[in-house]
Amino acid sequence: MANDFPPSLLARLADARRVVVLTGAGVSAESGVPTFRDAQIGLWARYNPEELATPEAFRRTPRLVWEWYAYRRRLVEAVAPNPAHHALVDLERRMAGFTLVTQNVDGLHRRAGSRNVVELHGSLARYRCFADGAPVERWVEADEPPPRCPRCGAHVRPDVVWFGEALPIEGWAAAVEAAASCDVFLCVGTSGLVQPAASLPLLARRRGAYVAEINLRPSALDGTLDAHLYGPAGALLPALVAAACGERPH
Ligand code: BJW
Repeated sequence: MANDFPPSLLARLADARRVVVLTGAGVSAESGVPTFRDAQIGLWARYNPEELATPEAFRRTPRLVWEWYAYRRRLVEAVAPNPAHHALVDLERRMAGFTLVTQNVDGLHRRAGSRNVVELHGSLARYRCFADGAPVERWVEADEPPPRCPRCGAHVRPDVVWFGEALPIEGWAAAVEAAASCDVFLCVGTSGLVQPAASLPLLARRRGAYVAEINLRPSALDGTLDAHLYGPAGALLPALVAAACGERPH
């Protein structure tokens, strides 16, 4: 497997002082979490995720959107990180400067042991008030879901970033800073369709970073890349980390 990697990628990774990895839903696919744009399954097969992940959908059909997120939260609680998540933990241990920027809301990177993680699109594990955005940790169940904010009575919503909403300010600033100053930027398992996350590899490349992607197929980022590796992240990432950083101390 090591011989299949572009030598330029192995050399840049081996010498890198700062590495950024941007992950998307594909990194969790081998854990059994459906990707965002793959066909949804079971009860949810007839809904379009792009239409459910909006404040308008929550306003219009709060119970439906709440139940979709409750279903997804139960699903991620029942699965485990896969070899791709673990390879990123290993990479972080071997790199002085490492930032993991994830678009995923499933928490699997932290559960695997990654430490410097920026969650750009929030987390299924947290909630906030739909009226003022303040964190909500406990609530009184309403007659029908979603529950109500104990302070103001507005609906409680998942603490994720929906279309048309701003990303967390500090997380976005940290991601921009890391992308602008890294030597290697790896995109893993993302379609590269959603802004502003998809602008990060472009920024990194403009600032001189080597940009590569791991995906099952070419993504929308294809034209931005110095190298692409096509195949499952769960196989490619551990092999890449071993090939490029095998000599680095843990
Ligand atoms: C594998 C694999 C394996 C499978 N191994 N690979 C500029 C131009 C055009 C539009 C916009 C723009 N700027 C903003 C917009 C609008 C919008 C946007 O980008 N729309 C596009 C869709 C056109 N962006 C926004 O609205 C953002 N907000 C914003 O810009 O606000 C401005 C603002 C500023 C100030 C004040 C107010 C507003 C917010 C975007 C939020 C995105 N949120 C979601 C939902 C999160 C909650 C939830 O999960 O329900 O985030 S959408 C969804 O897409 C989710 C994901 O994180 C995100 C990215 O998807 P991802 O991860 O790439 O998944 P997939 O399914 O698309 O791809 C999986 C990939 O894995 C595939 O390529 C597979 O091949 C691969 N794969 N198995 C390796 N085993």
